[in-house]
Parts: sequence; C-alpha cells; structure tokens
Amino acid sequence: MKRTIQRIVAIVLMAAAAMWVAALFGFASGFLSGEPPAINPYATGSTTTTPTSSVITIVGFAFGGDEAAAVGTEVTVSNQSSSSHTWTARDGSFASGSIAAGGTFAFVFDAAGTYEFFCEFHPGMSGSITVTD
Ligand SMILES: [Cu+2]
Repeated sequence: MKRTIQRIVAIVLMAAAAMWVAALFGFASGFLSGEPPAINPYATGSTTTTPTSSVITIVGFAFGGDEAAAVGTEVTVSNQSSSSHTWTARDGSFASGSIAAGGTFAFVFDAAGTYEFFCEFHPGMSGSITVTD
C-alpha cells in the first residue's frame, strides 16, 4: 500500500514537472517569435520622400513581395509560413540564418545591383531584388 502511494506521488510529480517545462518552453518560444511593434517613422513624410523600407514575405515555400528597392532601403523579410527559412544571398552579401515561423530579418542595401537569393533549407525557394541608385 505504501509503495503504491509512493508511485502515485512520483507520477504526479513527474506530470507536474513536465507541465512546468512545457509551459516554460511555450512562454519562451512565444516570446522569441513575437514580432516587434510596428513603427513607421515615415508615416507623416511627404509623398516625395524616397521609400526607405521594403518588405519581402515568405508564405508557404515561396518568397513574395518587393522585387525592387532604392539604395539605402532597409528590406525586411517576414516569415509568414509555418516553417523556418533563411534569406541568403548567392553572392554572400547577406545571410539571415534561420528565421523562425513568424520571425523577421532586416538588411540595408548600400550598393546597387541585382541580388539573387535563396533558402538554405529549401534550395527550390529563390528570388531576386534589384537595388538602384
Ligand atoms: Cu525555406
């Protein structure tokens, strides 16, 4: 009888520990994948202001969004798929590393040119962006 009670107590403690770890992990992953607040410092700018931000979106297993930008533009890649991806330049200009689902990565283009990029995890995912002066 005493052994049975000890086993029940052990099982309850293990279950509690497992729930605690799961809650902690859930909190951490939610915190890490949380997107930063949207701040647009150009919202009140005049219509002649050159755009200095641009967005590429990853939906499913494809890159979408802007394919052209001016030099000095900060391009943000927003991973709106449910898998992790990378945004990697074929010429090595930029490499995001793994972008988790819901995450973003930003890069400022300082030189004109056409930049071809792909996903290191899914080489079939590719695209390009043309940056002009
Ligand atoms: Cu990918």
